[in-house]
Amino acid sequence: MNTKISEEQISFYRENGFLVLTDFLNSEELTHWQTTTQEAVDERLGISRKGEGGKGITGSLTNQGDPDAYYASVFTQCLKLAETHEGMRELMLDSRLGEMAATLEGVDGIRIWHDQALFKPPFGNPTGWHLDNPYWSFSSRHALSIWVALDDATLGNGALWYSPGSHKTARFDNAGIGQNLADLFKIYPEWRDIEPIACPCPAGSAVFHNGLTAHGAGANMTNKPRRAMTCAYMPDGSTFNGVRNILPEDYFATLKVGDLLDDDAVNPLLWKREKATQ
Ligand SMILES: O=C(O)CCC(=O)C(=O)O
Ligand SMILES: [Fe+2]
Repeated sequence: MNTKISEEQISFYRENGFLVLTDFLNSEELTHWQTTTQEAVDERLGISRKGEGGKGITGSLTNQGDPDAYYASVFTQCLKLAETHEGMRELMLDSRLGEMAATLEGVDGIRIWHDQALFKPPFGNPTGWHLDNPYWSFSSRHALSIWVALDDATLGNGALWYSPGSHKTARFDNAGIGQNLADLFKIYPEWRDIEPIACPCPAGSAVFHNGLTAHGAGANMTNKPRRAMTCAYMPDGSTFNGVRNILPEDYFATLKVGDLLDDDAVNPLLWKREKATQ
């Protein structure tokens, strides 16, 4: 895993709100990420179809309840696979990922918000333009995600697109993600003037984006899936904003707006900067 990030890449990320690292996984690591993710997704879909709970994770942590729904064909979305799959837990709890995330955002600690596999199926619908952080249970200008391409992401199968710099002017109100590709631009008409940048990248690449950068992905016009494994990160010290999102019901019931989200079982601390001792 190539976790090195140059000063130039940090500046690009902070200016634009995203960064593509094309030589992130070597071919052996890529094979391991592909097999682990495919296995974890297949297992989750199996649980979901049988309607079983399984370690407190309900079958609802996929979006495949109604396979004919438009959104089910945007991608197969499986959340928190690290909670049901040991191999995925090992991949996600790698502190080097936390350090990369902290370096890009210039924060002292990183917790996992949630991991999520996003498999755009053959002939899958496009991913509408949206922001991530407004969905989550904390509001931070330093939240971010890693998106690891498990297949080559091309202009023809649903590569990511970003509105560069949009993270600087984004607000926290949730525009949602509808069927219309451009609904987000009704809330942010000024972003229509920003020229979107496409990020096709080979399998094994990592793409980082800030939780407030506007992004979407094209349709999959091919007959093969476009698979990605992602993880969303929360700066340590983030507080509850009242939104439940994927918080477990019993934990949610104990929270008041403003409480620290520091439960290591729900949001594991992935990396923390060593304090200089003197
Ligand atoms: O994979 C996609 O199509 C969308 C990815 C995305 O929205 C995300 O990683 O936040
Ligand atoms: Fe997103």
